Amino acid sequence: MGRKFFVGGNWKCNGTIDEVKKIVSTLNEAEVPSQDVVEVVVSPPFVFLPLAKSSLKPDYQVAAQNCWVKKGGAYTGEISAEMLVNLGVPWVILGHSERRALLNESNEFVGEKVAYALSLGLKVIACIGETLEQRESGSTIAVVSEQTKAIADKVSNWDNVVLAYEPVWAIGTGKVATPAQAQEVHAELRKWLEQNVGAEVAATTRIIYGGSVNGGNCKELAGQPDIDGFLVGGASLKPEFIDIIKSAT
Ligand code: G2H
Repeated sequence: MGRKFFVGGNWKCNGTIDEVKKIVSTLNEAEVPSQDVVEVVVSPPFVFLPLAKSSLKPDYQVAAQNCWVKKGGAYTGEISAEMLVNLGVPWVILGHSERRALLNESNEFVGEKVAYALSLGLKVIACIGETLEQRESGSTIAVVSEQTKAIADKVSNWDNVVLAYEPVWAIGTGKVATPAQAQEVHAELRKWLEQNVGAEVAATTRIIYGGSVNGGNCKELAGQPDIDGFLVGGASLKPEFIDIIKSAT
């Protein structure tokens, strides 16, 4: 019943063909723990997904960074879940705080996206997290519970969901949550799942941490009982991503 460690690399809106090839060769040359121990999923921008997918060794899977909320059609600029399935992309990141904040994605919209992507067989890294103001006003747990509820309201099967707790104040700021701060929220999220979805889902759903994870802080975070892995941004573009993958062991 153990939860397999999960490491996601969110490349965000970065990279050129040459840079993608460089990251891919760094990953391919690395000796990483087996897929029985850690699941590694990297998420390049859409345009580089075919290149990354075709050149990465099988130890690594790929994820898209977003997809449309329903069946594709007249939605200029969007990428549908159907297209990801057609390309053989197994994972998608949804509800990242950058999209929630910059593109006004609401809790309900993210919940709908998660449900639609799952209905097509995609696996979802669903992101939640509070802002600094929300943390300082003591509403962290209420905020992340609300965000999780909006997903739970639309989703009945959690087998293909990884929940990524990413405090907004820790994203790309170099200000990582302390292991105790992250553990506290992860434990509360697991409790929320237990009370509102079910004991089995709470016990088996991976809750990963994101926000300024790097080669130096990953080990201690990984040692927390309710931290089941990471969603890594900036450091996933660098060789230290390998150290983060190795923190699984
Ligand atoms: C949070 C994280 C990756 P970073 O967005 O999702 O980014 O590690 O750069 O804080």
